[in-house]
Formats: sequence, C-alpha cells, structure tokens
Amino acid sequence: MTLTLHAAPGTVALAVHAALEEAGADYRVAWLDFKAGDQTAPAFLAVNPKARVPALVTPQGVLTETPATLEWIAATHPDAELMPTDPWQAAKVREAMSYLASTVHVNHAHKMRGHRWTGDAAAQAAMTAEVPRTMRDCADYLEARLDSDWLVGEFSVADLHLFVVLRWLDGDGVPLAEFPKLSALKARIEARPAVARILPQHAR
Ligand SMILES: N[C@@H](CCC(=O)N[C@@H](CS)C(=O)NCC(=O)O)C(=O)O
Repeated sequence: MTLTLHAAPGTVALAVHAALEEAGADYRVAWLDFKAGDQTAPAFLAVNPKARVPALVTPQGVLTETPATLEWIAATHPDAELMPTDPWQAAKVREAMSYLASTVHVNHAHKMRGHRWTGDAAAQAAMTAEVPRTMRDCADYLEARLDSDWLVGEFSVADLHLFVVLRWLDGDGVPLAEFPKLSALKARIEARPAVARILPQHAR
C-alpha cells in the first residue's frame, strides 16, 4: 500500500517527508493549504482530529506526532539506517526529538499560534515578543551540545527533525549565521540527495 503523508509546505511535516524520501518509501503527499483552512476542514479532520500535520496514513491506520512517525518510518525501512540500533544511542535520538517537539516547536508556535493558549490579544502579542529569546535559548543549548557531524552519533531521523527547526530560526528572530555548528549541520542535511529532491516542494 502506498503511504499518504498529509503535509503543508515548510511545516514540521517536512521532517517526515524527508524521512520517507531517505527511506525510499512508497508514498505520496497530500498537500494542505493552511491559508485556505484545509487543516480544519471536515475532510482532514477525518484523518487527524487534532487538525495538525504531519499525518501519515499507513496500512495499520493514521500515525501522527512527528517523533513517533519518524521512528516508525525508520523501523519499517531498516536498510535506510535512520535510527541507531544501540539502545543508548536510540534513547538519545528519542530524547532529542522529544525536546524538539515539546519545547522548541512549542516555543516557535508562540509566534503565530498564541490563540491556542489565550484569547487575549495583548497576551498573544507578549508571547510573540518572547519568541526570539526562547528560541535563542534553544539554539544556544543545541549549539553547545553538538559535538559531531550529526545530532546523535550517525545521521538519524533526529537530524531531519532538527533541520525543520533550523529553517525556522531566522524567521523567529534568531540569525542562524550566529551559530556555526548548527549552520554547518543544516548545510550537511541540505546536501543529502534525498533532502535536496524534496526541498523545492517546501518553498513558501
Ligand atoms: N506535536 C505535533 C505538532 C504538529 C504541529 O503543530 N504542526 C503544525 C505545523 S508545524 C500544524 O499542523 N499547525 C496547524 C495549525 O496550527 O493550524 C508534532 O510534533 O507533529
């Protein structure tokens, strides 16, 4: 069965798209137009009631949440070696993806999606104003802990997850150029043939 990835350009779904391409998976992309409100249309809510991308339709059902989806792709395409087999290294990959999803992505969402937390326009503006600081804190942490070519040992799905965040930093008021190790990692990921093949589809 061909997998179907529900995605929108430039979103965290890019990490899953890149993993499918890296894995040589049999897949297609169903694109959503966020500006048109596709994510809250009944047709998509039937796929993912959380109204978020990525959502991956698999033979066993729909998979959501980027870390879980990335790990499933790695597990079902072992030849691509997208997840370490060593338990410690695998736990470190999960640790990184949990941090990216639950802390970094949430900080980023405070820029445009403050309405998820408050209906108060002034409070939303205050949240937006904090994003350059909170995202810089994350970038500082990541830059300081990077000690090899990849986030955890060999290349893994955690690098693809991080890649999306690195693409967001400039827009969040944190110049990526100020972080030499993160800039070099982003360039290494962009140079991967699978990533280069899908990136044009994520131009916004
Ligand atoms: N925890 C989810 C978050 C997914 C998420 O928030 N995706 C955003 C795009 S980056 C989305 O679909 N937003 C739709 C909206 O806010 O309307 C994950 O890690 O996959």
